[in-house]
Amino acid sequence: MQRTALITGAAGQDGHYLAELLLERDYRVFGLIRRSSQGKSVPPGIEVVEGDVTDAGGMMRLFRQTQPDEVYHLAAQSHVGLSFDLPRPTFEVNTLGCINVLEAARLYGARMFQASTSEMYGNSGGPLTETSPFRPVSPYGSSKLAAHQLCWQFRRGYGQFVSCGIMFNHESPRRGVDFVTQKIATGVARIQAGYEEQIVLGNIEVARDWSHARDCMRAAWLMLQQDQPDDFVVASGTPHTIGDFLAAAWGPDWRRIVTTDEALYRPIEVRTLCGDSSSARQVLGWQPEITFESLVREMVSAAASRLKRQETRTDGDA
Ligand code: F7E
Repeated sequence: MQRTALITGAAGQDGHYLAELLLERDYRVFGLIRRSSQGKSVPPGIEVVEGDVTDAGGMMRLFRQTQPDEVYHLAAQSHVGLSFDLPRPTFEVNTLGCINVLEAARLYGARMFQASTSEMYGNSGGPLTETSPFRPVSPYGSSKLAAHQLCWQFRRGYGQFVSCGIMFNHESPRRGVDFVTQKIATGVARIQAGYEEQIVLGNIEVARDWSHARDCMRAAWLMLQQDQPDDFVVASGTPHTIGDFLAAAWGPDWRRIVTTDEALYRPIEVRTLCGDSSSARQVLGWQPEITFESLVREMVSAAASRLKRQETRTDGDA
C-alpha cells in the first residue's frame, strides 16, 4: 500500500530534501505552503496544499483531506535573530502551530515528526544529548522548547506516535540567504566574480555543529520508521567556528574579506553548539554522510552557478 506523507513548511530547504527522499521511496506527498510562500520554489512531484499551521480548523480539514500516515512538521519562524523582534508571531507559529498539528495528528492517527532545535539548549555546554538541560536564550529557542515539551506530553499522555529530532544547524545550497552559511557562500561567490570586496557579518566569535540538510532529513524519516517514538539529537558531533567556514569557503586569508558590524549582533548569543548523536546512531543506524568540507564546497559552487545564471539572464535582457 502506498503511504501518504504531509510536509508542513514544504517550500523550505528541509521540505525540498525531505520531499525528494519520500518520493524516491514511493510515498504520495502533500506539501503545505503558506499563501505568502507563493513564488518560492516547491519540490517537484508533490501535491501542494495551501494553508497556515496557526489555523486550527484549517489543519483539521487538511488532515481530513489528505489522510496522512506520516506528518513532518517543519513549518516555523526559524530565524533566531528575528525572533527577538517578533516574539509573539514566533510563538504563534512555532508553539501554537505545533499544537494544531499535534491535535490533528492525534485525531487522524498520523505519526508525527517535530523539528526541534539545538537552540533549546542555549549556553548549556556540550556535547549535548537528549537529556542535557534546556536553557534557551532567544524567543525562538523558548517557542521551540514549549513545542518540544508538548510533543513529549502528547506522547506520554496519549500514547501518540510523536518523535522529535533535535536538529543542530543544517545547511545546503537551498539555505536562505539570511543564514550565515549562505551569506558567506553567496558573498564569496560575489567577491570572486568581482562584484564586492567584503562580507559584513555579525558576531563571528561563535561555533556551530553544521551538517548537510539532506543527511538530517534522512534522520527525520528514520524516526518515523521505528517501533517506538522518541527524541533524537541530529548532529555531526564536530563544532566549527565561523572562521572555519570562511577558511573552507575562501582560504586562510579570509580575514581580508570580512568586516563585522555590531548592529548585526543578537541581544543574547549562543556561543558554541556541539551535539552528541549517539542515540540516533545506535537506534536509527543513522550517521551523516556529507562532510563539513564538501558541504561548504557545494554551497560556494552552487552560489557561483546561481550568479552565472543571473548574469546570463541579465545579458539576455540587454
Ligand atoms: O546563525 C552568527 C549568528 O542565523 C549562526 C536556524 O536554522 O540553526 C539556525 O539558527 C551563527 C549565530 O543560524 C551573522 O549570530 C554572525 O551565532 O546561520 P544562523 P542559527 O541562529 O544558529 C538552528 C539550529 C535553528 O534551529 C534555526 O532555525 O552565526 N552570525 N554573523 C550571523 N548569523 C546571520 N544569520 N547573519 C550574519 O550576518
